Amino acid sequence: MTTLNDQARAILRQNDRGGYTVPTAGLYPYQWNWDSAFAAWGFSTFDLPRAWVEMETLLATQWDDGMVPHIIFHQDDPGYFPGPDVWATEKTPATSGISQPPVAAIITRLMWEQSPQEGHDHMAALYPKLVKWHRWWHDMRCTHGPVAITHPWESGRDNCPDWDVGMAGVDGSDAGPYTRRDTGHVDPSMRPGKEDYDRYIAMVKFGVKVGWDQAKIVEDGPFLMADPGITFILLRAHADLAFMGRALGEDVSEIEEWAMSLRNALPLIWNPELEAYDAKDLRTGRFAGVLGSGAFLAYLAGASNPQLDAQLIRVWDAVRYGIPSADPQAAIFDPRRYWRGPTWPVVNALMAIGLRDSGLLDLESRLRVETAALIEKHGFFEYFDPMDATPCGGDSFTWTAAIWLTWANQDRDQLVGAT
Ligand code: 9WN
Repeated sequence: MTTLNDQARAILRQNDRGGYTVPTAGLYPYQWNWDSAFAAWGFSTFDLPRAWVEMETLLATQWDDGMVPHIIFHQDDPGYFPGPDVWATEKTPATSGISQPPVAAIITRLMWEQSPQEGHDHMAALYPKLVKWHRWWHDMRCTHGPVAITHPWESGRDNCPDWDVGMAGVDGSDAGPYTRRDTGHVDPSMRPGKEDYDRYIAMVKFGVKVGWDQAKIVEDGPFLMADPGITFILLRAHADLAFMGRALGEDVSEIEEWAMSLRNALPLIWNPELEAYDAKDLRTGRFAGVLGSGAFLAYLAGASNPQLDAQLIRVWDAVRYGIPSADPQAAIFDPRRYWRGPTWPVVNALMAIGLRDSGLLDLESRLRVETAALIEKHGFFEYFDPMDATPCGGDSFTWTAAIWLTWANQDRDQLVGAT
C-alpha cells in the first residue's frame, strides 16, 4: 500500500525539473523562491544532497544587488501569466523583479543541523549569499523600519486583506489586454479577481518602466506596505543566519545590527485598535485594520504578547482546521478564496516552529494534528477551507508534500485528539 509518506516523496520527485522544483505542474511551472526553500526542506528528509542542490540553484539566481528573485523562469512556459516577457528584467536566467519571504536561511540552518559535518561546506558556501540577500532586505526594504513590500506578490500572501488599503491606491486602468492562465488551471472563484490582476500588472509595468531600480520603486512605485509576515520571517532568518555565521567563525555584528533595528521597528506595526500586529500603507500611514496570518508569524521571531495570544485563540477557535489566513469574524473573510480566509499548511508549519520555540507545545500539537487531518482527508493540495476542509487550488503541491514529511506527520502517534 502506498503511504502518504511515499506519495509526498513522489510529488517532490515528480515536480523536480532537474536542480529546481516547481510548486505544482501546470499552475506554477517555474521555480518560486520560498516554495523552493520548502522543497529543499522536504527533500532533506530523504535525499539531503538533492536538498542542497535546490538551495544552491535558488541562491545562484541572486541579482548583483543581492536580491533573490521571487520567480526564476528557467524555461519558457505559456501556461503561466505574467511570464518573463512581461517582467522584462533582462537577467539570465530570466526572473521576476521582486523578492519573496526570506525563509532560505531558516531552512538552511535546519538542513545543516540535520547533518552538520556533511552539510558544513554547503552551508559555508551559501552563507555569504544569504548575508548579501539579507543586506538587500535591510538596505532596500527596511528603509521605513519594518519590512516594506513593493508588490503584494512579494509577501507570498498575494491577495490577503492586509493589502486592500494599498491596492485601493493603485491605478490598474492601463494594465492593457492580457490573458490570465491561472483561472484555466483552477476554479476562478478560488483565485484573486480581475481588478486585483489589473493592479498587479500595473505594478509590474512600473518596475519595467524604471528598469527595476529598487530605490525608485520604493520611492515612487504605486504600492508600498509594511508587511508583518516578512518582518517576522526576516527577524527569525537574521537570527538563524547569525547562528550559522558564528559557527563559521564569522563576524556577525552587521547581522545583529540589522536584527536590532528591525526589532526596534515593531511598535510601528502594532495597531492598538486591532490589538495585533497589522500591515500598514507606507504611502498614507494607514493601518490595514485587519488581522491576517502574518501577525501570528510573530511567534517565529519571539515577538508575541498576551494580546496576540488571545487573538490567535479567537481566530483559531472560529474555524476547525488550522490557522486561517484572514480573520473569520471579519466581513472580508472568504474561506476558499486564496489568501482571504483559507488555511495554508506551509504557513502553519512556519507558525509551528514559532509556537514550539515559544514553549506553546499544546498549541503546536493542535496545529500539527489539524494540518495533518487536512492532508489525510484530501491529499497534498495547495490550501484548504478551514471550516470544512475542502481542498483548494493546485493538487500534488510541493510545499504541502514537504511540510508533511518535515513536520505535519512527525510523532503524531504520541498526540491525542486528532480531528
Ligand atoms: C505569484 C507559487 C506561488 C507562491 C505564492 C502564492 C502564489 C503566485 C501566483 O503561488 O503566487 O507569485 O501566481 O498566484 O501566493 O505564495 O509562492 O506556489
